[in-house]
Amino acid sequence: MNFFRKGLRNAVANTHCFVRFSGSYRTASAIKMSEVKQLVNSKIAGKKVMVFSKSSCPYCAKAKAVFKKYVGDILSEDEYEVMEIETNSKCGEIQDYLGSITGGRTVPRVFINGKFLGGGDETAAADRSGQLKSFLQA
Ligand SMILES: N[C@@H](CCC(=O)N[C@@H](CS)C(=O)NCC(=O)O)C(=O)O
Repeated sequence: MNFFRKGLRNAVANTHCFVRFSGSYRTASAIKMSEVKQLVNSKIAGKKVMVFSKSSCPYCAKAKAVFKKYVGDILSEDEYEVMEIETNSKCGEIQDYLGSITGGRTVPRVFINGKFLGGGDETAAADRSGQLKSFLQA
């Protein structure tokens, strides 16, 4: 009986975690994650080059230095975006989602033409090999 009461109390206490959304009940964290997915996916789809970065990260600086050489040349300003995620309240969720689609949650996460290229090291390596230039011109 006590066990039953405790279970009931917990169930009631937990209901605040559920909110009504589009006709079905989902947890607040599930909603937060779906917003994050939408945001990240639309950024990746909307830009030729999309970089998820943190402003204090040296690998991010490395990737950004590479793209800086091409902006205004073979890469227009409009086609390029850097999102400094550390100021976003959903920073952790953004990294979790990026981790789920790329296999790693470190920054930078660099996407070109909707495809994951890698981090700062891979971006610099692709630049050295000439591969990056051909991706940008594709
Ligand atoms: N080899 C990776 C290293 C990336 C890396 O270690 N990034 C650090 C920041 S400089 C990181 O994401 N740390 C975990 C975090 O900030 O959550 C690359 O070239 O991108």
